[in-house]
Amino acid sequence: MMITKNIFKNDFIKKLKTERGTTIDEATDLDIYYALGSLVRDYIAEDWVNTNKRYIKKGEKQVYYFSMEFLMGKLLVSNLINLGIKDICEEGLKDFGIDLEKIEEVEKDQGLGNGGLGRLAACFLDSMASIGVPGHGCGIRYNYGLFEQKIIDGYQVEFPDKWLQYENVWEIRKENKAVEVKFGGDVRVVEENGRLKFIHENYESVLAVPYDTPIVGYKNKQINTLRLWSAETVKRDFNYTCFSKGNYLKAFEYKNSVEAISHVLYPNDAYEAGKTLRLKQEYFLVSAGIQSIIRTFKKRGKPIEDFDDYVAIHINDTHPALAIPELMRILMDEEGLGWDEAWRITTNTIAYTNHTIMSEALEKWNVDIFKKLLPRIYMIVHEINERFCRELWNTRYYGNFEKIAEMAIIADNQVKMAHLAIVGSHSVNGVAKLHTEILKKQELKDFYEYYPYKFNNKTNGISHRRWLIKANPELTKLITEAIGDGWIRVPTKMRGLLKYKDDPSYQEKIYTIKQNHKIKLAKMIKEKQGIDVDPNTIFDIHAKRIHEYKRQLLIVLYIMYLYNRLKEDKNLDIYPRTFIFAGKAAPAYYTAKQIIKLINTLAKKVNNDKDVNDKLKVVFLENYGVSLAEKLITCANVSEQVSTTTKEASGTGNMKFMMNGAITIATLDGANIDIRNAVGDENIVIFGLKEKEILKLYRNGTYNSMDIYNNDIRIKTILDQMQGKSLCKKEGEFSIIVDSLLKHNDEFFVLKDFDDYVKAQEKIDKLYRNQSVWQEKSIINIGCSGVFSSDRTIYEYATGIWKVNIYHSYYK
Ligand code: B1H
Repeated sequence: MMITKNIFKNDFIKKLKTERGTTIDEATDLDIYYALGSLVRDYIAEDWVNTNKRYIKKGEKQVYYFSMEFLMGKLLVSNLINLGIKDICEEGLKDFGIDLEKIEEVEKDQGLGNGGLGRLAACFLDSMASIGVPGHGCGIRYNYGLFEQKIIDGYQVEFPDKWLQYENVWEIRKENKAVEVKFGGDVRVVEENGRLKFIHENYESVLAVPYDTPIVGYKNKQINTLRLWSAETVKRDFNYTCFSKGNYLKAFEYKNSVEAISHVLYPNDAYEAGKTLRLKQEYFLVSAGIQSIIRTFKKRGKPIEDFDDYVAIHINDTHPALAIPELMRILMDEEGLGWDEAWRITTNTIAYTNHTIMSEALEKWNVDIFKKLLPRIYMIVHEINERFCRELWNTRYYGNFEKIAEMAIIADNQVKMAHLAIVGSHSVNGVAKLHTEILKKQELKDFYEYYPYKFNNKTNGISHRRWLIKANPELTKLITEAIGDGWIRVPTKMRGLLKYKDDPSYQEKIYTIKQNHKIKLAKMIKEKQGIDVDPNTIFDIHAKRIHEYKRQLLIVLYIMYLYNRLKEDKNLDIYPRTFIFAGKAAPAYYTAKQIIKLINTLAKKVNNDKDVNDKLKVVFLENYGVSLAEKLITCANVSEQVSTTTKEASGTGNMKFMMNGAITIATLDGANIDIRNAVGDENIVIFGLKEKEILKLYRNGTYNSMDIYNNDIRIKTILDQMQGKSLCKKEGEFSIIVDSLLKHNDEFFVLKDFDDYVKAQEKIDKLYRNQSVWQEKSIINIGCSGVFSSDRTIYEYATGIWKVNIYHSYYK
């Protein structure tokens, strides 16, 4: 059906009446939002049903992307864009005196993720639907997503994220598709007709109820599904077993313990705390997801032996790695296959992405906890381990106990999830070139040597629909005016912009768009925090999780250094700058929270000092998430990507900023390297230790941060200020930070890279003064950003790993 403005307006009035019982004149923003949402859902409905019909009829292979996190953000405008009706709706609403941007504010962010890993999953869903991969998301419907961050007296304070407080218009509860997930209990082994049977008894039952959200492809009528599972009590257990025995309180205890499973997202990024509830969540997701896939598959009437021809399962890091033993369990215990056949199917079906090499993020589960919670799954993991170790012994590592112990899945009373994921899958990929190389030659070297054919790289990407078309409609229009709209379907066509890189009038337009975004942000900062920010200054932005390896501290040291210089010489010729930070710290990560306090303390000092005020400002924006990111990313002149080399697996914020015309100041880490390769050395500012130097320093232990403190007066001054009373009246407030840099020998080489970072920033200062050169670089960055569309990434996954049809062949 073609939707015209008039059709839309009529439908909308009707919706307001039927769904909200109100009229245009009386409607609140909330009424308008819900009526719109419900109308958009109606527009989606037919294509959604048809897409599913097509998948069944054509028997196409389906992809299921399993992830503990999906950081979807808001869906209203993004759905309007992908349906191709945003302009019509915007104009129709305008006729009623309604501003779409204001209505969008009502929608709550769907914040079911921590950072890059969760947002990657969301971008992948958008790309799968848009290039036509039959691919769906499988996750948990947490009642509470990532906490809401408030800054109180400079400190981060966490508040619950009540995203489900009002109805979620996008989801449909599918009670009839609920499945049962079993925890605990015992496994009784009996022999039947010469075969062993495993009977799971005395377990606790949890009902997994799916909620489906449509994932709208870009103007292609393809609607995939994000299925999120919610944990509920199995009604018969709840009502009868306990209540009927008069055990009133026990009944509620049971209800609470079940509902806890999907209650809240763990707020850690790249850190694994090893909590039993987390393991419960992981198995809950995996068991519900796989049971539902098997049921759908069986409805197609194909033999179970062909499962891997029709299904690809991808696991987003090791968090859903229990998919491997769970699929084995169902194939053997419920479908009656033997071990070898089940193993062939399982390994052909599952593929694994590794997202980090940091040891504190590697999942290892205590065997006793694992066994007690998941007795049958443990038996299977144990058997996988036995067979794998035996194979190592019989093939390559005969007599090499040490090697086998190192590669084992179960060792030191722990289950090593990364080892399980590698052994049980047919593909292991890293997320940027350097990251994959490090996996192959360092972290997973033994496995690479044993299974070289499994390892491959898939450099991350971002949805240009959300991060350019939605976030920056002005730039979108300007690109299309210059080169037509072919780049929207084939984003690498953005290279066409390079023709305009030195065209003064085009440069002027690029400049103006950025300037207008900066003015808008400055207004918001003034309203929220009362800080005057000048849009003519360089906006230098660092937005991501707060973590020592991401080195917010390096930027802080630089700001303190600039401040000290300006205090010495008011007339110091630096180009005025506004440093903007945003990001959340894990609630239990004390050092990271102190870094937030430090930034805010510094901001207060700098912003209230008339001596430096016209040259330097510092702002910390609270509650960074998808929606704030959409606003921030368009405003950056400088994108800060300064992680310790080798530590950031990829990074994806770096891609969002470049796509919107920022110049990156970066270490040669993660996807920064791929960005440098795409834009060329002259269009990015690189500094810091290189991979080899870092690895050498880590290996030989010759680095001594005290030497730098003693020999570099700039650093000595800054750290003494940080320690003493000049920055913060509460003496010792920041000693944990100073200690990390001096006493604990600066694990992330902040001091070591300081000098080079200062030089890189001086280069930025010089470059920005020459606007035509700066704008040229900005245009080159935009023009070269097409390869970082997640459409490219998904194309590579689809052809290289999943071997599925891509329905819309215009994507090459
Ligand atoms: C990334 C995580 C992560 N890597 C454990 N690892 C988590 C690990 O809740 N947990 O236990 C949560 C998240 N997240 C990020 O993935 C990398 O640090 C980024 O460099 C990368 O861009 C992103 C997507 O690949």
